[in-house]
This record gives sequence, C-alpha cells and structure tokens, in this order.
Amino acid sequence: MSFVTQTELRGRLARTLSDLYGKEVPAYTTLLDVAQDVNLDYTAANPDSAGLLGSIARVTAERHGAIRVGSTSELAQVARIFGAAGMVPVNFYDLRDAKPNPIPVVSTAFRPVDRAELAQNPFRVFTSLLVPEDRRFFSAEVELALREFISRRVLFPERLLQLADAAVRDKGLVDVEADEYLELTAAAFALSDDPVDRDWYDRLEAISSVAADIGGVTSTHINHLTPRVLDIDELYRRMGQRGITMIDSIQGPPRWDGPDLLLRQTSFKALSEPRLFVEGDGSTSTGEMRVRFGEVEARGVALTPTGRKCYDAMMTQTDRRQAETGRPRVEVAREVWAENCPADNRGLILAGFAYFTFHAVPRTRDQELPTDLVALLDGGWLRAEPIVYEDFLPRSAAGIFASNLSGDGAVDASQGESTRDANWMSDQIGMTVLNSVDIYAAESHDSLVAALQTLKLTLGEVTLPW
Ligand code: OOG
Ligand code: NI
Repeated sequence: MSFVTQTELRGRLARTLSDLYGKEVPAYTTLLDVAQDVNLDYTAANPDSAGLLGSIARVTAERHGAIRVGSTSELAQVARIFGAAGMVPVNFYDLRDAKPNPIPVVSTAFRPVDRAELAQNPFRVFTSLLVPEDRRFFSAEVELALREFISRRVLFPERLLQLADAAVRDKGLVDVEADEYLELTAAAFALSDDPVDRDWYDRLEAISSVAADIGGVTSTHINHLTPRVLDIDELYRRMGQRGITMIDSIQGPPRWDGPDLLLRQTSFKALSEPRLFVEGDGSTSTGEMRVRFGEVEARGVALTPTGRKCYDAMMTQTDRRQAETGRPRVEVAREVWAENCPADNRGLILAGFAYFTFHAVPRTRDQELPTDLVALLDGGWLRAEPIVYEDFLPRSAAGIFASNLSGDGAVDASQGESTRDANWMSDQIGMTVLNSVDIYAAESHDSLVAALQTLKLTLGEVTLPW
C-alpha cells in the first residue's frame, strides 16, 4: 500500500475534476486543446520568457474551478474537503455591490500557499456563498424558504468528510483511501440528475440566476474549469476560428507592451444541457439549463497595495474616457496604461507597484558592493523575478458571473446590506481566511533578506526604492 501526500492528492484532484468536466462539457475539451497549442507555440517562439511566470509544466497542468454553496455550514465542509489537498481559503471577495451586475454572493478561493506547493500544482477553486439574508435581493419570506431548502440537502457524504479530515491529520491518505476521496469528491461536484422543482427554481431565477443555481437545486456542481494560457489574445482568436463564441471581451488589464499584470480572463457562455423538471402539477418534463461554461486565463505579476490602487484607478479612468469618447475600450485602456503604468519590471520595482523575489547572482569580482537596491539590480548583483498573481479580481469575477446570467434579476438597492468580511467568514468556517498581500509581501521580504545575506549585506544597510 502506498501513501499519497496532500501535494499528490491536489494534482490528482485537479486531473480528476478536469477529466470529469471534459466528459460533461465537450467544449471544455476543445478549450484545453487550443490552450495547449497556444502554450506550445508561445514557448517555441519565446523560449527565454515563456517560463518567467511559472514553469511550463506548472502552467500546462494549471486549472482553477468554481463552485457555489448555500450556507456557511456547506462552506465549512468545502473547506475540509479542499483542506485535504492542501488548499486553504485566501482572500474575501464581495460581489454584492459589483457593477453593473450585483451578485448575491461573497466568495473566497481555496488554494495552496507555499511557493513549492504552487510550483507542484497551483489548483484553486473560487467558492461563492449565497447571502440569503441580504434584503437588497431577498425578502424575509424568500430568505426563510431558501434556508429551509438548503438545510434539508446534503451536498457531501459523511464518508468524504471523514476521509478529508484524515488527510489533513495524517498529511495524506493511503492509496485506496485517496482513490475513494477522489471518487466521492468528483461525484459531489458532478452535475446531478435529481429532478428540479420548476416553480421554486423559476421563483429564484426571477430574483437572480445565481440564486437559482445555488438554492434551486439539491446539489452543487463545478460551474467552470479554467486552464491557463501564455497568450490569451491568440487563444481568443483561435476559439473563434473553431466556431466557439467567446464573451465580447477579455476581462482585466489590456494587452500592451509592458509587463503582464494580475490576471486577464475570458469565457464562453454556458451551454444548454438537458435537465429533468417536476412541474407544479407533479408531472415531470425535460427542460434545459444553462449553468456550465468555459473560461481561460493568463496570469501576470502580483501587485502591492500601491500598484493595485493604480490598477483600480486605471480601470475607472478607462471607463470614464470610454464613456466620454465612445472609442473602443481596448484602445482607451492601452492609452491609459501607457500614461500611468511603469513599462518594465525595473519601473514596477522603482514605483513599489509589484512583488518580486530577489536572488543573489554569484560573482567572482571584488568590486565594492553598492548599498542601494536599484544599484544592486542594475549592477547585476541581484536578480528580480516577478511573483505570479495567484488570486482573483472581483470586477472580472462579476463580469464572468454576469456574462452567464440569463436575466438581470431584481435588486432593491434601497434595502440595507448585511456586513460580511474576511473575519466573519473565518469565524463561520473555523479557519482563517488569509490575505494574499501578506503572503506575497512575506515571500518578497524573505527572499530579499536571504539574497542580501549571500552578498554579506543586511536589509538595514540597503536603501530601498519603496
Ligand atoms: C465564479 C466566477 C468567478 C473567476 O475566474 O473570476 C471566477 C462563478 O461563476 O461561480 O471564477
Ligand atoms: Ni473563473
């Protein structure tokens, strides 16, 4: 009997769910094929830069998925299941005030945190929690009905939760138990064929398609799985050539000549799948549901709070200038980027905009060392490597949600909201929801201290640009 570590379990979980989704949603397989071709072509054309934001092996296997649940106890169970594979909750995203399409959920993402773990397999799952108590979306009566419906269902069998807890406790599972964990997890996230109560589903859908997708059915499901590509514009073109219509645009930063920032994403719309409904008179019929779609992403460097503020301001400025001039958004965005964003990694470091790890370059010369970080970089004593952004962007996420909603739903903005934040979520699931800025900052800081130590310098002696 062999032992499967949590790291191996995560790699196998990503593959198992990817295989399942490919069987269920054939267009996803096309997306994977095209993504693979784009990555191979990009690597061949750019052998020096292709691996800068993660090894090709990592990028090829890299996926994120998304699921949605209805209550904090369901979310706490999800945390145990992903915890088994070394994935912990990172960041709190509130999509309830997203414009122009508010979504009645708050979200986090389960992912590995350590550099070595990310390099092995960075599988992450964006997980959204319905907020039935938010009066801008749901009346007291609908809230109650939702709570009752959700509390009656069982998303995850007890055996799966036991295996998950054992994996966390023992840092892995013996192979037969690992197989069982993977089988039960895949079954829990597959699209169920349980019949759907038509009246209840329609009632929720009139308020929000996402509410219906979460609280109108007796199970949860992966609603998309996302591969990573090195050239998302090329992928967008090639999907079009294969006859798969993508949403109108690529979310996030524009394509430009400077460094890749954060995250760019695009998706194809949910496809219609047959589903059994129970009608008001008790009869059953086959209808259709459009709940599962495909998405692809390109990742760039993680931004510091200063860089992030600039990113948010550039997005707002792009909106404004586009509204004023009526020019194409991509063109406006590129112009705004050229005006405001440093055009290379050195510029990002000087402005304190982005996170890098620092590495001492072995040297034999005995010239005197400068004590200024920028001089150390310019003189070739230190090398800086961008830290990949491993998280999500709420505005892009809302865009991805919105592109897959059938109607606008009904929101009463005059009603009060309920306060929800990372602390609240941590309390609910009994696990700290981490803040990714802390993770990136610590990694950058530690690498700098270690690199300086190799050069026989200390952090206190060195002038930093930020
Ligand atoms: C999640 C949408 C967010 C992303 O990549 O930003 C997301 C959902 O539709 O449930 O996956
Ligand atoms: Ni996504």
